[in-house]
Amino acid sequence: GGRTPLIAGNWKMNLDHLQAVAFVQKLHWTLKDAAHEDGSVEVAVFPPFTDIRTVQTLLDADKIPFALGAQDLSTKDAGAYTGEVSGAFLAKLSARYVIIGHSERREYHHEGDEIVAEKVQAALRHGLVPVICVGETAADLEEFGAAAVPVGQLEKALDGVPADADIVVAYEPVWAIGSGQAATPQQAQDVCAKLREVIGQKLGADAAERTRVLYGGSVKSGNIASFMREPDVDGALVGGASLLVDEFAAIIRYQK
Ligand code: G2H
Repeated sequence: GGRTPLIAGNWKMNLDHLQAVAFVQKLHWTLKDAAHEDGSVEVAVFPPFTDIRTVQTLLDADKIPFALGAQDLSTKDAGAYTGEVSGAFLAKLSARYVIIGHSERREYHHEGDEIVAEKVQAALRHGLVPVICVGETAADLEEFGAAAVPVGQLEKALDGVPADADIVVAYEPVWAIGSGQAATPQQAQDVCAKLREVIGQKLGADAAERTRVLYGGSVKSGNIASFMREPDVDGALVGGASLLVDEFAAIIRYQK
């Protein structure tokens, strides 16, 4: 109890910086008087790197109460790392969050638990809140059950993280991502509760109580309320449905 729900829109590689402006403005208008305006739900958008400067300017100019996040960052702070983006640059653009260890990065960019842990440290060095993604594949699910792989991933990601660190954890079963086949609320609750136990073991009881654990994987307006009713699900990381203004607005308004 007491955790502010977080509805996070992971745009993935969608919307250029001009489309991003139109999208954010439209979402803001659609949400007038919604719960996020009084702070009872936090909304965050995660555009591609090339949009972040533009979106930050728009949020600031129009006083739009969305938090800004990036989808990835470098393990390094600066230097000869062609193509990489430093957490320092993201922090300077008022990004608050950064997604780390999304299954698409783990799968297509070969990011293992060691890189994920380094990126968590990089985010914390720059005052960014890491949104640490964990989840099992369909094969893992069959072999080990639902919780073992995400629990192991989170344990490694939290190595060396201080007890007072501000972090977010996202449980995203890989078999539920972009598939239209979401986990059941009970499945999400079971794993989110176990992940909260890991936070408790690694960072202590205060961190376990305070840290938001999100569910991600085919969240839409029709299933968000059922996830949010679960005691250990504190929000959602939304991909496909975060690109549709009315759909994402309805997800943010899930309580009404
Ligand atoms: C999981 C999720 C957002 P989708 O990747 O991170 O995507 O909602 O499209 O399943």
